[in-house]
Amino acid sequence: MRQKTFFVTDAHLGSGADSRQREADLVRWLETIEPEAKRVVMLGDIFDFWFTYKNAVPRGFVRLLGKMAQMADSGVEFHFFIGNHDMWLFDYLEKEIGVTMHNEPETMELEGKRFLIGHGDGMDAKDHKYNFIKRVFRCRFNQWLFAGVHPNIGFPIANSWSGSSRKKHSSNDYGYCGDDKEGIYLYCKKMQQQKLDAGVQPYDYFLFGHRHTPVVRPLGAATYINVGNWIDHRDYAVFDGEEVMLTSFGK
Ligand SMILES: [Mn+2]
Repeated sequence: MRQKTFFVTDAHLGSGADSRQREADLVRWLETIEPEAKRVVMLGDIFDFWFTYKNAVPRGFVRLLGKMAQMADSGVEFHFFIGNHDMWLFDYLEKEIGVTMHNEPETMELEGKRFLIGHGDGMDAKDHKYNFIKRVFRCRFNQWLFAGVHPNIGFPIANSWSGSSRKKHSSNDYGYCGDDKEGIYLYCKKMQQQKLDAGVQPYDYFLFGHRHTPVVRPLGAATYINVGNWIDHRDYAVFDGEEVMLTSFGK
């Protein structure tokens, strides 16, 4: 019976010597969950860098894309929340595979439970530098400019940005820094307060990625979950219609 929702994040495919292995494991994981999967939610940074040109797409990742396409064709619902590394997927996955794309955190009602789901970048209001870069990268005009640069030039530049952004946030300094300091957690807390103040149904679950560290924390009566990563872990979360459990593939 297909009734479960699976969440996965931050595979950064295309970076590192073991990228093909990570992709293979992702495909193997999809095969394993397929009989039970009603939907698969990707929380962003699945690709370390992507740019969809009008008439061309980056090479690679065909096994993952093929597996997603086959599952989508057989009725599995796919959602993708763009990350800071793969924000330039545009409509590629939507048009080719039928994935529902999300550019911002969104409220989703799943089997009667209320979720707030997103990638998690740009949530530290104090991080002006990052928020500025995000605006630059999300600007349609700048995207149009980049699209005009030949990929043989554009991709090496973009890959070096991507590499330096990853180095700045190595998995090691991505540990959970506490309920009072973690920007994503604080954002979720604020969003929950808005629901409570408005007297509407509060969130049951908050699911994010970006931090590369798997975390489960209570947030009032709700639960905050950071799904972790698919780089040095094979973390994923599964919602069976009642509860969300954070685990890892092969455990
Ligand atoms: Mn990220």
